[in-house]
Amino acid sequence: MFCVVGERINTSRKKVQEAVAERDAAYIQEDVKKQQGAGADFIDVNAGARIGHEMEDMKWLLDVIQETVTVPLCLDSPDPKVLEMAYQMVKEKPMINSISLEKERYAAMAPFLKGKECKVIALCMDDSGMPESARDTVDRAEKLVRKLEDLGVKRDAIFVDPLVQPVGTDTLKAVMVMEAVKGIRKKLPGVHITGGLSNISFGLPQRKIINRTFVCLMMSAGMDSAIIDPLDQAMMATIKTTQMLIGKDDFCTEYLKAVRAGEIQQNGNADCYPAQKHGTSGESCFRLCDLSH
Ligand code: THG
Repeated sequence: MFCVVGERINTSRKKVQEAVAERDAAYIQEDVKKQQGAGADFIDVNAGARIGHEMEDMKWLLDVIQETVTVPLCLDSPDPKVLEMAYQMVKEKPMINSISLEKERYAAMAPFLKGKECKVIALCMDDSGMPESARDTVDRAEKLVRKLEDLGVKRDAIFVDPLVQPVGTDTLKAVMVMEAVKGIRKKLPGVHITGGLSNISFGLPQRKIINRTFVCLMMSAGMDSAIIDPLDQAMMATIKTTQMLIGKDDFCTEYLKAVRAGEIQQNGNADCYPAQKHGTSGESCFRLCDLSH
C-alpha cells in the first residue's frame, strides 16, 4: 500500500506559523481533521521555523493534534532532543523524520533508535551535502540501511529518502532521482522509499502539474510513499490511479472505491479547467489564464 505522509503542519507555511505563534488550536485541529479525512497515513509535524521555539512549539502541536485525531504522526526535526521529547508524547507508534549519514546527527540519533519500534526516514544526506549522482544516492542508501539494521531497525520500518532536488536548476535532476529510486528498489528489496516531492518544481510556474506528473514517474521507478498535501485532490487521485496502473490495486478495487466516493473525477480534480471554462471561481487561476491571451 502507498503511504501518504501529510505535510501541512509545518511552521514554514505562513498560516501554520501564525496559528502556532497565536496558539490557535482550532486552526490546527481543523487542518489535521481534514488531512485524516483525506486519507493521510501519517501526519508530518514540523515546528522548526520559529527559531528558538521548536521544543515548546512541537509540544503544543502534539497536544493539540492528539486531542483531535488518531492518525500516527511523523515527527519532523533535525534535533534529536526534540525527537526524543516528541517520541515520549505520542500515543501511536510514530515515524521519525529523520536520520542521515551526517556524522553528528547520526551519532546523536543512533542511541535513540536502538530498541525502539518506530518507523524511520533515512535521508541520503552526508557531511558533504546532497547526493550528486544516482550511484552516489544508492551507495548512501545502502550504507544507511546497513547501519540501521545493525542497530536492530527492521528493513520494513526504514523509509529511504533519496532527496529530491529542483529540476529548474539542473534539468537532469529528475532523471537522477528516478534512477536512484530504481537502484534502491533493486539493491535493497523490502525497504520503503519516500520523500518530499514539491522540491522538484521549485522556481518553476504551474508547480502542481509538475509535482503530479513527477509522482507517477517516481512511483513507476519504485517509490511507495510520499510527503505531500493530502488535501490536493488531484494529487491524491493521481496517486490512486498510478497504483492501479503499476499493478498494485487488485481488481482495481481502491480506484473504483475512490471514484464512487467522488474522489476521482476526470475534470473536477484539475485546478484550472473548471474556472477557465465557466468563469465562476478561482480568481488567481483566472488571471494566470488571461495572461496568455
Ligand atoms: N524529506 C523529508 N522531510 C521533509 C521534506 C523532505 N519535510 C519537510 C519538507 N521536505 C516536506 N514538507 C513540506 C511542507 C510544506 C510545503 C512543502 C513541503 C509547502 N510549500 C509551499 C510551496 O512549496 O509552495 C510554500 C509554503 C506555504 O504554503 O507558505 O506547503 O523532502 N524527509
